[in-house]
Amino acid sequence: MTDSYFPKPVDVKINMTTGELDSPDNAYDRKLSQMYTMYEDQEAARELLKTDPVIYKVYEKKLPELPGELQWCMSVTLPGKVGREYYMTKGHYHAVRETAEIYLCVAGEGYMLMETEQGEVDIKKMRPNTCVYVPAYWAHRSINTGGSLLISFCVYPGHAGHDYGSMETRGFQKRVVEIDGKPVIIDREG
Ligand code: PAN
Ligand code: ZN
Repeated sequence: MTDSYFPKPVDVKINMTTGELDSPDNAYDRKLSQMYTMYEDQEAARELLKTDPVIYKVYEKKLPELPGELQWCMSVTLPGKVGREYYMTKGHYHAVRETAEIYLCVAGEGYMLMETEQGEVDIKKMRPNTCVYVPAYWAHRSINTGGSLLISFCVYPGHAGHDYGSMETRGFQKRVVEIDGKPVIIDREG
């Protein structure tokens, strides 16, 4: 520990109905225009781009990017679909691959889709009071299959960082789409 670095305790109020923090260090909206190429139905995506809806929101505390520290945030995915495919986060690996993450779902319903660089896939249901452990080396994406906000409290190592490019290039192997009014997990085509 250097003289210039000494961690200080932090406390923050969370609105569990909206996912908002009373004093986020960073809050951002991810709009469709920033991720539309990830959806299966490009025609539906282009149509929706006319209004460019917000797909998800993140409220973050910015904490020291060090192995012994933790980052945490609230991840809020809105309800909706692009064509038949549910709103989802971009998804990423951690830049430091050997770092895990905990997602505690506090509202809504959906899935956590996970995939390794070796091509192994796993998917876990997200519901209030469900905790999903995303192990080191697994890319992860939340998908909102319900009619309300999907809200999770996320915690991960301080130095994890985010690698979006690898998953943008490769694409997740599975999609979650609505068929006959129900969420169905399908293989990505192409
Ligand atoms: C989460 C995600 C959040 C938004 O906090 O950053 O759900 O998803 P994308 O980062 O994929 O856009 C997390 O997993 N942090 O590591
Ligand atoms: Zn993550």
